[in-house]
Amino acid sequence: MKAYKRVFAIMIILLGTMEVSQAQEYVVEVEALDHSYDLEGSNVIPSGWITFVLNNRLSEEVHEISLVRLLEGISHEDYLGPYMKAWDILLQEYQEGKVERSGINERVNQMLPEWSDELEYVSARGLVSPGRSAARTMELAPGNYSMVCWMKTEDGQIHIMKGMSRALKAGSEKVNREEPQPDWEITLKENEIETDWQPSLGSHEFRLNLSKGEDGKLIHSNIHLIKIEKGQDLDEINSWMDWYQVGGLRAQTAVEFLGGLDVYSQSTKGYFTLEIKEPGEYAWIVFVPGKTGIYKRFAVSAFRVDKR
Ligand SMILES: [Cu+2]
Repeated sequence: MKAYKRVFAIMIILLGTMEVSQAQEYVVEVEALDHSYDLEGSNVIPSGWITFVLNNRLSEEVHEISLVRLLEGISHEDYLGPYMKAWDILLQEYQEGKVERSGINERVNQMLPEWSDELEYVSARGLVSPGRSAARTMELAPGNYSMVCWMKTEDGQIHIMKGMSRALKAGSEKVNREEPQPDWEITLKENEIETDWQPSLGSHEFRLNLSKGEDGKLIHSNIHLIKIEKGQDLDEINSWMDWYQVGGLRAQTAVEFLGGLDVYSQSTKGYFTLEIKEPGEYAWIVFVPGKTGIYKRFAVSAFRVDKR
């Protein structure tokens, strides 16, 4: 009888352990509108590994989620005011030829508050075209965040100015989830996109591996998946992705963006998920300022290949 009781006790302990180790995924569903974010659920979320899904099913423009971690005592409004003003002026001055590309940071820093150096950009871009949705998973430290869209309207207004921003708070309660371990990896080399992923229809989760140069800075920090026409000039798309140019990241584009990311911090990893719904021609594109980006074209056939 005693032995029986002991086994029962051990079973209860085991059950308890299983419950604790069961990871839970925390997903923030964001609906993109022209031009605002509609958030399902609360503005207050846990900290730790959080997945953001950007649904762009209802709008007519490409949108993104950029996340910046604010400093203690700086509100969403404190951040938005000076940032919108400074970058708007900078954009104008650059496009009028008053500021060189190499002088952008210096000029914008003259206009930004002193605390701007300490802001932490958690993640950016991950462009999603109308009718599509894509996800990113990132580790959030507790604190206050601003979610902003830096895309531009047809007439060149930054979406943030039209109201596309949202305050978020990551609480001290941490979600019980480990760093993601996707099936597929993409490694960005200086002139190459390396992956062993076999393209197919369906939803795919990736880890992006980035490398640093001798100066300690990331060599490249972004990647996007685009649906293209056969023979499409990808240099044109690379030019369109240049935010500083007059037509850069404005509403109309010749291709469809299915998701991706840009790592603005010094992190060498990024996680994203996207969905390929139709067979056709596709390309990975790594935006590089200047004429040519880094591309990897591929086709997806109508037949679903079972990968594993
Ligand atoms: Cu937007």
